[in-house]
Amino acid sequence: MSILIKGGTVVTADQSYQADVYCDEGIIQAIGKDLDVPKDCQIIDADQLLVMPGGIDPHTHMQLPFMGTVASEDFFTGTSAGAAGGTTSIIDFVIPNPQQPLMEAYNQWMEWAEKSATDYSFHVAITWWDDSVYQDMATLVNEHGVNSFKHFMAYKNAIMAEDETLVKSFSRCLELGAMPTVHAENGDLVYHLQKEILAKGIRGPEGHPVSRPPEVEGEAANRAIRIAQALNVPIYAVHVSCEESLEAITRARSEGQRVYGEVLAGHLEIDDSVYRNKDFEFAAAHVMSPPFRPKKHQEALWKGLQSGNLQTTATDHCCFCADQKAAGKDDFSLIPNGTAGIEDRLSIMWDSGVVTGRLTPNEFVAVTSTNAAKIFNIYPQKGSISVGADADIVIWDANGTRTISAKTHHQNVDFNIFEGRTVQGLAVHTLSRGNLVWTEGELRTVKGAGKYIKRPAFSSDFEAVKKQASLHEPTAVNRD
Ligand code: URQ
Ligand code: ZN
Ligand code: ZN
Repeated sequence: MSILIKGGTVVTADQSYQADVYCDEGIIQAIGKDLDVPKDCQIIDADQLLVMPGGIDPHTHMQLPFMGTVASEDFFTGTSAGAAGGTTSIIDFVIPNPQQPLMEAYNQWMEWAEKSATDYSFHVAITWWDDSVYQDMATLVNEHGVNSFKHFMAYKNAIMAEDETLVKSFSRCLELGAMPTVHAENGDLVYHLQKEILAKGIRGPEGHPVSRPPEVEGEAANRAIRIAQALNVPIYAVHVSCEESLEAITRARSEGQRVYGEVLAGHLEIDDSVYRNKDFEFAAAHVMSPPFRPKKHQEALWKGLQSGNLQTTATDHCCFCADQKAAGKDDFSLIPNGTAGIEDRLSIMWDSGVVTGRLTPNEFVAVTSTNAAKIFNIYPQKGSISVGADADIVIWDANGTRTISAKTHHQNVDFNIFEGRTVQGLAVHTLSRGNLVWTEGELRTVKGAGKYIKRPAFSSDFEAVKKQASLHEPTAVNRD
């Protein structure tokens, strides 16, 4: 079925203009005015609406086995909830257990993700090291389109990567043309502080942020950045939550080091007062790592986005319901870490970013879609409105409002960290590869319709760059 999006304003990361967009066979076929389209083409009236690249969430954990339980959101319900909010692609995480072969874990996650409603890709975590890991990284890059490897510097005695593993894996990433990414918290410090705080009898969720203060994140971020600098490899810091890690990124970038930073919609908008709420369920529902921070960090993070020192937004969508969070009723270190957000990221970023004047609509597109596509090497297939790109499109009502609630959201979790907030900016229609998956409040997602996105390795030699460039012929926009 071909679709003509008529009368809208196309908004990309670099320009805004009036044009119709014609999609067929999952691809954007033409952009312009008075387009010649088939008679049976479906027409979407986009008058007064914005036509933007569908959101890309580069950080989700659907149905993640973690801390003795499994995240409540699966790949179908999670990608469907994303579609309802205008997100059309996710980059999730394969997280092998220590000693588990990477390819075994990769195949397991690929099986779980087959039910996805929209497109998906995977970062692969390096949670241990031996020659097989070294070899499997090459297999993943060269045969499976993985171009990024995650390193948890936190979660000691579980999935934490020690410095030796960071050095070996970052070096391997450089050899393969892959991007190392890090969850930057010093896991040994967290472990020590958790024990210290519990021994003092502080066992409720209020202990969680005290065990992971900003300096614990700042130290790890700087350490990872310095290791990357010494090895001359780029690096991407996930969920940057505080001034201390932003400072490390900003310093490195100002010296020309290739460092990228991601910020979560939650960390931009929610502060650490949530952990002092007397209701255990409410406070525990906000337990994630790094924790929500004191208010001063939020303004710093917004400035990081506005200055270009942070390039992407994500959600770290990792859902646990109240009965799962209760595992930590008497010991906050046992509360499964994670919160939701995939359905609300774009509305939060529009309401707090564009409506307030912090971001232009073009910058909104950059930080919710295009920058992630460029950093992870899937632009312009994803993250663009251009002829030849996948027809992943959100048709956006810049003035519409909605009130966020767990009672009405499509996320498979019983809590919403943005509960009760009325936001301006919402998805009216969402297209995934040219199929309407969300339209005027109705989900039309199909289980298994999502496709795996291969992300090519980055290349340094010019011949390979020329070859890669030929894959993405510049696309003409036939606007008269
Ligand atoms: O650390 C992560 O990114 C995963 C395990 C989700 N949980 C969290 O608290 N961020
Ligand atoms: Zn993390
Ligand atoms: Zn995560």
